[in-house]
Amino acid sequence: MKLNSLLRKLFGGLCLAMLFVSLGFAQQPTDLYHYDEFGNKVQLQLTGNVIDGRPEIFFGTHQPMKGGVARNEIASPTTLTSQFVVMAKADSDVHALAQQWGVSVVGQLNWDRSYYILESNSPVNALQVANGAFERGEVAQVFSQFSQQKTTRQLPNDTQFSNQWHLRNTGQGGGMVGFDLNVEPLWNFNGNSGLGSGITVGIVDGRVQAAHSDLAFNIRADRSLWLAGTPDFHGTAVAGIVGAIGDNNLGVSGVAPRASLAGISLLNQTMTDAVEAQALTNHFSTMVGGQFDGIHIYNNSWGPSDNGTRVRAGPLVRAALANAAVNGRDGLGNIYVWAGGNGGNVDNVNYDGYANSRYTIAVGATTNLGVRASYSERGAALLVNAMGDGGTRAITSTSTGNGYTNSMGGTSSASPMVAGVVALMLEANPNLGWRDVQHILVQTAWQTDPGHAGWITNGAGLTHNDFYGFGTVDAVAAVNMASNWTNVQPEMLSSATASVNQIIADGSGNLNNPIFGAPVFSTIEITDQVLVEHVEVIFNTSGGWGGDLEVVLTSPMGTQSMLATLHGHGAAYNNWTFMTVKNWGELSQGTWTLRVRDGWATDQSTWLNWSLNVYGTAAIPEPSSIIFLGLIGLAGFMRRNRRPLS
Ligand SMILES: [Ca+2]
Ligand SMILES: [Ca+2]
Ligand SMILES: [Ca+2]
Repeated sequence: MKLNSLLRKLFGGLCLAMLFVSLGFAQQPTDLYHYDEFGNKVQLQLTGNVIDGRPEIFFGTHQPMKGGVARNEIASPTTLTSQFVVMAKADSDVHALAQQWGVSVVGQLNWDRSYYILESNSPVNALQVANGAFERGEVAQVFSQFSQQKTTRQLPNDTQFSNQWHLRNTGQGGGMVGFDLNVEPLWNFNGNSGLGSGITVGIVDGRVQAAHSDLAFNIRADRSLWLAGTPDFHGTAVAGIVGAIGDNNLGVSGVAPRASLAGISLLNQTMTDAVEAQALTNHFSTMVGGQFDGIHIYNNSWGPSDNGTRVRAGPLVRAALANAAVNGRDGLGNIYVWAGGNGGNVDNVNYDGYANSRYTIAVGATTNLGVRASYSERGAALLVNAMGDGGTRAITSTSTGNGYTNSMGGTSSASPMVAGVVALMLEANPNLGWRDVQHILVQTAWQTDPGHAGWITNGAGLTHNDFYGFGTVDAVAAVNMASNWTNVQPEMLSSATASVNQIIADGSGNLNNPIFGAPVFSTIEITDQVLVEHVEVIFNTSGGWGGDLEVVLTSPMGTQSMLATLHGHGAAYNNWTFMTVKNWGELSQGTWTLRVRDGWATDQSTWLNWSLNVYGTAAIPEPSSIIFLGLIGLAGFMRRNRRPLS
């Protein structure tokens, strides 16, 4: 299974090459070849072209046909890279071998440590070293690395585009080739499609440098708020990630390089509940000539301090989000994308009342090596992840002073990437509701770091991980699904409350080494049959130290959501709302169990009561519901298996 998956990544689409060999084309001007996954020698030739600094090749030994037709059977140009992968033999020292071969070890595949990624100083040398190592029996297998262009379009001409690995990861800085947003195949600069035209993204942040040469054309001052004043690094970098002008021979490109940007300088204000609510509803329902002409998407790369304190959004912000879902964007609901938080293991998305709202899309950060950034917070409320710093390269974007930065990062950079992808989704299908956008992201995200122990498969066959959400956003997959999407049925809610009134036995450990007392269980029966989207738990305790408690919800289909672990915040739980997306696609009917236990000595809490809110759509009566669930399961299966590295 692992090997199959690797081979699919490495060799997807290249099987025709082997066909050529088996057909026995004869002479070869140069003796270039590689070994395929079966150990067969496969001839290849240089075409003489150079693409992105790499020699173009074709597989086989046949000459291009006269007249220039049918040069080879692979539709997209393929180039030879300086990298190759070896599968080490047991007990062999690949680092020592690499030294002998004169190449560098640049990484290991994170889900199987017997695969090493090596790099030479030239593509042809990489090929020859790989062949030699295999022929001398020094390694079990070799995989020369080819790069197959996804389409024949030109890449944008922005001068710093090659640094933007989150848009096109060619292995810059030793990063994981192909670990990117998969967005660039959507861009059609000549046809002005796939660029976010007609969609406005609010940058709720520090003040954007609206006059920046790589932003100015996309800025809508008439939809902005508090735009005048001294620009801010963070806001300007976030704006560029969403919608810097692409293909203008200058600097960088945004994910949605023709989207409009509205600068909303919230972080330059005195941030009261009322001011935050004003920012989040700026032009949320503006109609012009019967058409929505306000802000479709609000990116929020900000939130409470990431120190493990539970902080709720104020009542006006909560009301603003709920109202925007119903009355915003001509009734379709505005899209709120939110940084999941940078508190690492001391914090949790579920202690942040903004990021854990069901109206917001919480985004985690993954590095250019394809693994969680250490600062990125876990949480059952995390929906997806995108790219941040923390690996060998940070994020390149616009900066103040009409400049650029190579050091943007955090979940602050991951969130605007998703906002940009949503802009492309809405361009492709402006009729998507706010829940439709979440459905599509859930189904099209792909499983990041598949060897990570946190992955669970829920009752609908969807895979979720508290560190990665449903996975890394894939723009091509999301836009394709958006284009053919039928909006989900209106949202329904099934709720119930349980009284508990029990003392929770005190634990005997501490924050980092919990030793749990006896757990207290409480159950709620749900009789409505909801096809689940978001689930909320409203939790009440008194006395004690709230951070002593671990809180776990188990659904009728057996999926566990860790809502809280031990953390440094003492306050008792007072109507705290937890949210989990881990039950997405499950059926609600049956027993929901909440387990609470105390792992930290001295303080003892009383669990008063809890409520359960299950949101989703009315489940289709059987047998259709079985078919529908089957489809969701299939989507999950496809997601796990769909990701070729280019
Ligand atoms: Ca540009
Ligand atoms: Ca946080
Ligand atoms: Ca305790």
